Amino acid sequence: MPEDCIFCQIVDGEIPSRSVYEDDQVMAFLDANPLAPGHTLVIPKEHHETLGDLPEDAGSRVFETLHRLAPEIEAAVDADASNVAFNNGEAAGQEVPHVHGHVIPRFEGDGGAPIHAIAG
Ligand code: D5M
Repeated sequence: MPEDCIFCQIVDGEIPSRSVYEDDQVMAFLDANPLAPGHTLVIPKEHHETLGDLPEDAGSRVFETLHRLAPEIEAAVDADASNVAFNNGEAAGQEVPHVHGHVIPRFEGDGGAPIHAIAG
């Protein structure tokens, strides 16, 4: 793992995070710059930069976790829906080069456009 990877440091417990879920392969924690209450990131524990670098089984586990957590997060913050999205590569707005899926709760009439916001 690159020593300066923030998300690897979260996996190793060197940087604190507000944990939402963890198992042997995946972690989920609250985004430090939330676009909505409950904005959560889901990452593979192993360092991979983009979806294209991610082995299929790790990708499946990340997706399974997003699939399970998105409705739970929506319910936890009383949201009406959520955006589930990846910025995949620097030119697409990915700022942290360790694969992560965003779950961004959405509320009727919130007027936001988080997909554009997270793409920078
Ligand atoms: O999104 C990267 C996201 O990572 C951005 O929404 C902020 C978040 N972030 C950055 N550092 C931290 C820490 N330390 N804890 C939690 N969340 C963090 P991207 O898709 O790469 O633009």
